[in-house]
Amino acid sequence: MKQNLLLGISAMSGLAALTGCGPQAQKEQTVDLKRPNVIFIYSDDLGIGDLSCYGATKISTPNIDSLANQGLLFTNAYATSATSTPSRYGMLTGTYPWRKENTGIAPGNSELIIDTTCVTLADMFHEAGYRTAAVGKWHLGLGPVGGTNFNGLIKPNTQSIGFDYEFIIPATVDRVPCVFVENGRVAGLDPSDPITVSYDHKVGDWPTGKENPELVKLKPSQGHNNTIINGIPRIGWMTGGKSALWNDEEIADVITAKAKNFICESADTTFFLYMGTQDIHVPRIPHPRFAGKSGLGTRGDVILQLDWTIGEIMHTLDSLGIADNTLFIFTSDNGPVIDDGYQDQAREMLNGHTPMGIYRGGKYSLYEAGTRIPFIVRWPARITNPGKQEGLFSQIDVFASMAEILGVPLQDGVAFDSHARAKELLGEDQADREYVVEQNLDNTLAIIKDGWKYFEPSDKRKYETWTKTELGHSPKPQLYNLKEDPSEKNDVADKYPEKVKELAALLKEVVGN
Ligand code: NG6
Ligand code: CA
Repeated sequence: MKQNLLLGISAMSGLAALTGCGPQAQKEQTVDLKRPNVIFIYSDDLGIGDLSCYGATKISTPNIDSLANQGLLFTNAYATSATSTPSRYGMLTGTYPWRKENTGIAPGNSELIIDTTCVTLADMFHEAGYRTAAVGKWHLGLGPVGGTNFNGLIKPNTQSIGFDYEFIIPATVDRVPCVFVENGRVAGLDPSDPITVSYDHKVGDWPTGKENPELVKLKPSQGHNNTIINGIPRIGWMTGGKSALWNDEEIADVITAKAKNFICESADTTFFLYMGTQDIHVPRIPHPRFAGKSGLGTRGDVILQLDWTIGEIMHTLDSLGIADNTLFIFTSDNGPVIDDGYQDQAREMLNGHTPMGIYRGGKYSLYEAGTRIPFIVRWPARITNPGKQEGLFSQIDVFASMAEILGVPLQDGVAFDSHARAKELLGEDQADREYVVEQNLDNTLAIIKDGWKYFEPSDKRKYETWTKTELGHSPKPQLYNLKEDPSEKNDVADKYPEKVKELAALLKEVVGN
């Protein structure tokens, strides 16, 4: 029998907050446990040690904490990869990015790297009758092979892979073009001032960080010395599109407003919002209302800004009376980094704050801090027993678990690597995933099973010098006992050769599949 629990729950009383949708009336809230609204928010480069709900004491994130207090705080959850593009690819396709070429950090003029024939998480929702949107950081390319033309209708775009609405930052905030794309068109573009973008040579005559370092307001520490936009030297060169350039201080406000609009406009139907915040990626440029407020420099200030964004989304749901039946996932695409290429004093201003928590490595790394990320799930109608989820969990399973919740069968090959683990996602079972695979910047893999972690051997560089990150490479296989040694201090490969063999074989099997 089709389980369809329609519980009439009267809308919460209370006035629409200023942060809500304005004068719109709250609707009578219906809870259908097979059709929650779904919000998935990827923060960027946020560490498991960056939030007070995960134990940070030098910074306070009250909105994210309250999301966690009303839901589940995952302590053993992983992104597939230690950088943005592959993690997002893995989550949205349910397929490991290392199975496909060209899924590394994408330039701002990359083609769309998800094949339009691939059934994505957004397609799944779309076909189930959801209204779907992608808002904020995208970083999976746009347009055809050969690169994006930003001057006409950009196709394929996110609307070619299941999203009804898009308002996106094409790549990252440190990469050109510094413009938003709305439904396939650069927002606010004046056709008489077309955009040119290149990642291999200078285009146009706008100053660059390399040639005019005296013009920058934020100096690079590594790279980031091409076209200067708003006083910030970026990766890549661009010219044109002046009327469309974003203001860095306002990005959080702009994308939060777009996300809220989408929610308000969709409140009468069922929706899936996929949102990527630019926070807390470099350049870390807080709005003046957050600047200087954390006492930890701009890296801390943009954590406050991120927390504000999450609060705005939560208030919007409350104001519409739809929070109860909205499954809200908040997480990060990869682990934290301190100096990621700009002289923003992040290290000097840490003041005892520990973004990596107790974990080794960081963004880019195969050690735990590379991919072990904050992961919070709230769905008041179904998760009635808030607390911690300590089971091993991977973002790769979001896809099949969502399909399981909706009761949508997935055809063979769709979300190939994604396991249906709705019970674990919703905290009804604390079971570990059978294994979790991690990927670092250089495509080296590790696998975790039963508390043991095996690193495949690699002759690649040990250290990423710009960011001071240990990448986790060693010509010999490494083995750590994460249960006893979560900080990966003692490589015990020599002591447990059988374990090494067993996990090497398992990794080989997963990769070979
Ligand atoms: C690196 C950039 C870094 C960041 C990263 C992508 C340099 C020196 N470093 O190449 O600043 O942009 O790419 O980050 O250019 S991610 O979170 O989007 O994967
Ligand atoms: Ca990232």
